Amino acid sequence: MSAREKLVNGFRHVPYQAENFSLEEMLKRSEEYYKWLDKRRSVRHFSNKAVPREVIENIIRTAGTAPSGAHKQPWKFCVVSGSDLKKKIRKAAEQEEKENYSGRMSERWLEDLAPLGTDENKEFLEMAPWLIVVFKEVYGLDEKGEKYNNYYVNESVGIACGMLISAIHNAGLVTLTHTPSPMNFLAELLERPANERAFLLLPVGYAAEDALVPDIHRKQLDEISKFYK
Ligand code: IYR
Repeated sequence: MSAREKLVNGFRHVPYQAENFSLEEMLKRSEEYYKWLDKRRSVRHFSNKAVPREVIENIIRTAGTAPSGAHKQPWKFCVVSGSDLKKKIRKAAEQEEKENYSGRMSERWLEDLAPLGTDENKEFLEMAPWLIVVFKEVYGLDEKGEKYNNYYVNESVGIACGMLISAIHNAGLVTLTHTPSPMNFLAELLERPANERAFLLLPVGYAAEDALVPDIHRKQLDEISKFYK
């Protein structure tokens, strides 16, 4: 054990190596990171240009660095690249979306979506070279098949998805958070175990050269924050 290591409740704790920046550098980095992430957009028009598997692996590794309740890491990133499976997913998603857009969603909801220009057609599910289907583990299963508890599963998986999305942006690729509802068909098509529920579906690839995004704007700092003394 190194000098600064210690046991807490019998578990090893090791030194945290903080990265230290000057105030000037900190300010610059925080501003640059914001400006760079602010360029991210949900893109629905993909190129079918190939993206190396190693890139997708690194993006998933990045998502796997997310904090999680009791460090249970209650996520599974299922990756689809084959055209047959993509076609099946598209077909099932479009079937659900058709019902959503033509009855299940309220008038108000449809009005709210109008600026985004979405509809039941999900071409991106076949066009994008990769589909990442994120599953949450509502409970865990150990090597012996025994159940164990997970905690704050939605929060944990939501944070991991945020990190996934920023890693996709960092690679110069695009995605969108697709939530076909209900999503049960994904667990069936991907033959997931009983403890997993589909959480989010993210197509990943290059943006189409002629991709358009809605001209919508983000809330300003004073709208999304309130500072207290
Ligand atoms: N899940 C549908 C509808 C949809 C819902 C919301 I809230 C959006 O921000 C976008 C779409 C779909 O994917 O089309």
